[in-house]
Amino acid sequence: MTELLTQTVSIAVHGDILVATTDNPPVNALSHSVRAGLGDAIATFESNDSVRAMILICAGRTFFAGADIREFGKPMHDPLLGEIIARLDGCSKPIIAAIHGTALGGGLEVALACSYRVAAPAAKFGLPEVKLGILPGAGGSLRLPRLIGVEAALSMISEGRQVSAAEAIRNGLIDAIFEGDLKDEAIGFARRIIDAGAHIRRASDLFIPSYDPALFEAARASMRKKFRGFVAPQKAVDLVEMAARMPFAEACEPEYATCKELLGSPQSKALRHMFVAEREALKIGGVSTDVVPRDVRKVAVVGPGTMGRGITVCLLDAGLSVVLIGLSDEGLSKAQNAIAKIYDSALKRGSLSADEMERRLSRLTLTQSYNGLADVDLAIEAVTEDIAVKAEVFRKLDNALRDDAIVATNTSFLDIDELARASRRPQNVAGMHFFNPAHVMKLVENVRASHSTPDVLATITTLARKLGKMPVMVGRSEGFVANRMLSKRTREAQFLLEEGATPAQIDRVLSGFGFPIGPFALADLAGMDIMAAARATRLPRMSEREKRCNIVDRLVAAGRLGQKTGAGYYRYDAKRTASLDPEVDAIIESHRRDNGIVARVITDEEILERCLYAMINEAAKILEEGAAARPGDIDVIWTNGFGFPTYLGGPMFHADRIGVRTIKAALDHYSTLVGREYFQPTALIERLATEGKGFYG
Ligand code: T1G
Repeated sequence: MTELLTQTVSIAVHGDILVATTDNPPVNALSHSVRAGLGDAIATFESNDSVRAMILICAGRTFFAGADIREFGKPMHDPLLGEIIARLDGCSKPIIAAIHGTALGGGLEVALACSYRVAAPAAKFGLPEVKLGILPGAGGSLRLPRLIGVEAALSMISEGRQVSAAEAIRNGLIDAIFEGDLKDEAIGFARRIIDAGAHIRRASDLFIPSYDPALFEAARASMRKKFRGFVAPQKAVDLVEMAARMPFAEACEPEYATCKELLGSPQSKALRHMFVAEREALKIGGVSTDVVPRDVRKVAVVGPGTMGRGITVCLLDAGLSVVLIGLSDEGLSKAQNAIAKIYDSALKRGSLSADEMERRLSRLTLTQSYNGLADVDLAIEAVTEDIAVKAEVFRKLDNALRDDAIVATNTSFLDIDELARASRRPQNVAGMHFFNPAHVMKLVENVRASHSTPDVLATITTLARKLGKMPVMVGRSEGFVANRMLSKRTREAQFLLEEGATPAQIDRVLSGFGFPIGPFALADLAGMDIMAAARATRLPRMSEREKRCNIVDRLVAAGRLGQKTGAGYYRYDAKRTASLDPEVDAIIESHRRDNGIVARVITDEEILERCLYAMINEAAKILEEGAAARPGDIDVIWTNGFGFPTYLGGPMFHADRIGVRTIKAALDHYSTLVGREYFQPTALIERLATEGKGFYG
C-alpha cells in the first residue's frame, strides 16, 4: 500500500524493503516538500524494524535534478538539504538510490549519501553547480573524490562534466546498471545485498585515494584558460583540494559556506538568470504548448555555399536526410569536398567514427534538380542575399514541394515578408538564421513572418533544438537582433579607430571586458573581404560619416585580408600568431589625414562605453519595435551568438546592473561628442531612466 508522506513523496513497503518515491515534476527538484517527505521517509525507515533496506527512486523523466533553483534567493525552510543528506548518511540500515534520467547537483549528493547506487543504462551523473556560478554545498565535493578519486571528481566539479552510467560503473560511482524495470531491479538488488549480509557503506568514511598534488595547480591553470573570467571553477579546485586534505567532518562547514557565499555573488545571479532566460526563450508568444510541431525527417537545403554546407552538416549530424541543391556541378562538388573535410577533421579528433561518418554521408543527396522533393518536409534557402535570386528559389520550391512543406530562409537582413509574398504558401514561410560556421555556432535566430502559423514556428523551434542549437524567435527587422546590435558595435569600433584608438587597444578593452576575442582580431579571422562585403551591403543605409570611415576597404586594397593572407589589422606568422604592424598604423593615419581628422588620446573607458552602450541603445530600440519579445531573448542571443560573457548575464542584464540612468547619462554625453544620430537615447531608455527602472523592472 502506498502512503503519501507529503505532496511529493510517498512510501510503499515491499516485504522487508521500503520504497520512497518522489514525484515532483518536471525534474524532481529537491523543493521543500520533497526534503520534508524524504525526512519523513527516513524517520519511518529508521523506526520500522521490519524493513531492512530503503530505496530512493523518482517518478517521471528523471532522478532528482538538484536543489530547486526557484527557491534560491528566498528564505529557506527546514529541513535543509544538508540535514537530509546527513540523516541519509547516518542511517543504520542500507539505502539504495535507484537512478534514471539525470542525477544532478543536490540530486547526486543525495545519491552519494546512500550506501548503494544503481542506475538505468541511460542515466547520467553530474555536479553542474559551477554552471550556475555556485558549488556543491551538501557534501558532493567531499564524497565524490572519496568515491572515485580526486582527478575524476575534479573535472566533474570544476567543469560540471556529466558522466554516463558506463563511465560511472567503471569509476565506482555506481554499483550496478539494470536494463529492466528500475524499481523491481532495485528491490531485487536490495534483497540480495541484505541476504548477503551487506553492511551500510558510507562515502564519508572513505579515505581519499592517493593523488599528485601538482594536479591542482594544473587544474587551476586549465580552468583559467577554459573558463576565463569565471569565479566558480577556480573556487571548485580550491574546494576539492580542501576536501582532499581535511577530514570529512571538518570540511562540511567550509564547503557549505563556499556554496552560500557564491550563491550571493553577482556571477551566480547572472548565470542563474541565463538558465531561466534560455528556457523562457523557448516559449514563443502566441504559440501555446499544445501546438504540435510537424514531423521533419527530410530537409532540402538550397545553396551549397558556406552557410548551406554548415547547415547540411548539422542536419546530417542530427540524423536527418538532406537534399543539397546547387546550380552547378562545380558548386556541388566544392560543397561535397568541404563537408568531407569537416567530417575528416571530426574523424581525426576522434569525435566521430568512420562508420558513423558513412552513415551520415549516406543520408546526403547532392543535386541540381528540384525534382523528387515530394518527401521533403522542410526546405532551408541559403542562396545569395539578393531578393530576386531568393524569390526565384521560393517559386521553384513552391512547385517542387508538398503544400504542407515549410520553407525557411536563412537570410540575414532581407525582409522575410517580401520573400513570403513570392511564395504561394506564406503561412508555411519563416526564417532560420544560422551563424557561420553553422555546424558549430549554437545560436539560431528563428524569424516569425507575418503569416507564419503557430505550428510552423513550433516546428522550426523543435528542429533547431534537435540540431543542438539555441533557437530564439525574433520578429522582422533588418539584421534581426544579433547582427543589428553588432553593426552598432562595429560602427563605434571603426569611429574610435579613426578618432585615435588602435586596433590593439580596442581589442584589449573588449576582450578584457569578457568577449572571447576583440573585434579586430575577429575581423582578421573572418576575413577582411567578408567584412568589406558586409559593409558594402549596408552602405546604402549608412550615414555620411560611416561611408567615409572606410579603413576596412583600405586594408582590402592593400591586400590585407586577415589571417589567410598573413596580414589584416595585425601581422601573422606561419603559426598565425599575431603581432602589431606599423603598416596598419600608417593606413589608419593616411585615412585620418585624407579626412582632416587629428588623432586624440582615447581612454579605455570611452572605448568600452561607446561599444557597449551603442549596442544596448539599439537593443532597446529592438524591444520597442517588438523585434525581440523579451530582454532575456536578447541576452540569450548575445551570450550564445557573439560570446557576451554569461557570467555578466547578457547585455540587458548587465545594463540593469550598470543602471539605465547611468547609461542614459553616458548616451547623452556621447550624443554631444559623437553625434545625436548615433547616441540619442531611445524612448524606452528615456522612460526607464525617468522611472528609475531597469529592463527587467
Ligand atoms: N530547479 C527548479 N526547476 C528546474 C531545475 C531545478 N534544479 N532544473 C530544471 N528546472 C525546470 C526548468 O526551469 C524548466 O522549467 C523545466 O524544469 C524543464 O527543464 C545543494 C546548490 C534536469 C537536465 O543545475 O540541467 O543542487 O521552463 O527545459 O532539457 O549542491 O533542466 O519548463 O518552466 O532544462 O529535459 C543543480 C539544472 C542545482 C540542474 C532537464 N542542478 N537542470 O533538462 O528540461 S544547484 C542543476 C538541468 C544544487 C546543491 C546545489 C536540466 C535537466 P520550465 P529543461 P531538460
